[in-house]
Amino acid sequence: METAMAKGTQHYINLEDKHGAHNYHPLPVVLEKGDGVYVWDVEGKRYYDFLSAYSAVNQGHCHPAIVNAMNEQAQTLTLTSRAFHNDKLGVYEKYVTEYFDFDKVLPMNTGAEAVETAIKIARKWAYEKKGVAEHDAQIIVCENNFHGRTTTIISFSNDEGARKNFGPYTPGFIKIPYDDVDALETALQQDNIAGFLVEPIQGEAGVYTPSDDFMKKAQALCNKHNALFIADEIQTGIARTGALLAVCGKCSCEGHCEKQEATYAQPDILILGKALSGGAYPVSAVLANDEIMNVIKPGQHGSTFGGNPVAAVVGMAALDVVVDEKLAQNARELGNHFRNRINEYIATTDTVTLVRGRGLLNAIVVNDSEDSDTAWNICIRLRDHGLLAKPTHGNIIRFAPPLVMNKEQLNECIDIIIKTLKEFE
Ligand code: IF1
Repeated sequence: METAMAKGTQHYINLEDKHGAHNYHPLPVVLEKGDGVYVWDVEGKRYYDFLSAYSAVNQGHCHPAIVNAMNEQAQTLTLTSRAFHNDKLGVYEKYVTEYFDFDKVLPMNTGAEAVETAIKIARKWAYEKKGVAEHDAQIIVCENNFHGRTTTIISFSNDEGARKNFGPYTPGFIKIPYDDVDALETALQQDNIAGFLVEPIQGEAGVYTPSDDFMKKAQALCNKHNALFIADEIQTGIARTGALLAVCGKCSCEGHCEKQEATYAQPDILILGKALSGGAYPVSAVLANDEIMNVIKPGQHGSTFGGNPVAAVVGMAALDVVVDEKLAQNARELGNHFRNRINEYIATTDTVTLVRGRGLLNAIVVNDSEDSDTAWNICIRLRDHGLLAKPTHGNIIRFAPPLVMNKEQLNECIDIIIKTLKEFE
């Protein structure tokens, strides 16, 4: 199955194998360069990137506007800590809150930190605003969620690998099935619920897309029961699904993306990461309005790097690109085209069962069992044909290219994918 690899590739894989913790099982390819929708390996072979660093590189690899902003700031001032003000943070905070239409932002670095931050804000709000008895607040989460790797977050995961032998687990979470409005309503009957934490599309679960009205109904139920609607848009946000946010349908590309008011919602707490920096730098954020965010007072939360001036300018540059290059519109149009063409192929074969997703966050389900290695083998062959993707399960492959792709490139990619799948018929 494995093609012979020249010394270069194996050399770097061996280094990682010997000196790095074995907490990943990467596809055997060693990348050294990226530009837009392409990456190059150490042998000089070029690939289309269909993972985009798990949707962090929506703006394309090494986007010049983002890299220039980062370089310029890196040569001027990198870090002050929040013990002092810096001249970029406030500018960024104004920019990002106006962009997403919230009163306030709390800047962090990684996605998991931002989820932790949202959990802390929601609990504090429950005690201080809703009147929940101390230590009694519960947060509703969904089965098969993925929100990060901290001890608290993996406490409410049901992925064995992510969770087992990392206990004792943090209490305070109630799990319901995804896309189940009735289960949500039942859970919300308790008067100690701080909020409902949810991914608008479950990425790791295999790009599992809920019913069109699930988010809207969930928001209405949270409203009715005075619980916070907390959207983890770390993977789905920043134009990935064909709108600025998957949950609210808002789009910054001047009316090209019509709002779908009936099916979208506005969260009480919005969590962003990944593409907030275009993959250039770890930048995450939690956004909320004053009545929620103001429960956090000086000394109660923070981070050495959160809100640093490099992150601030990188965040603004990355969000500018989304508007300037109409990435939401492009993701929507190309996503429809992708699913149409894959569906045409599916009609002719038994190899692939279905394609699902929204915008350019899609997955195909291969006709094999969940614990098979078919998806992995297909990804190895896709690599040989010049396209990099990663299985999410034994039989599911996620396809999420940078949003700066054009239609001609996408057609070439679909040709590669179909040609490869045909080899498995
Ligand atoms: C890994 C998945 C993607 C996320 C959502 C929070 C975080 C993530 C919805 C945490 C991170 C990444 C992390 C990466 C694998 C990956 C992933 F397959 F596991 F589900 F993207 F699809 N909320 N997702 O998707 O953000 O702390 O990593 O910055 O191996 O952990 P982070």
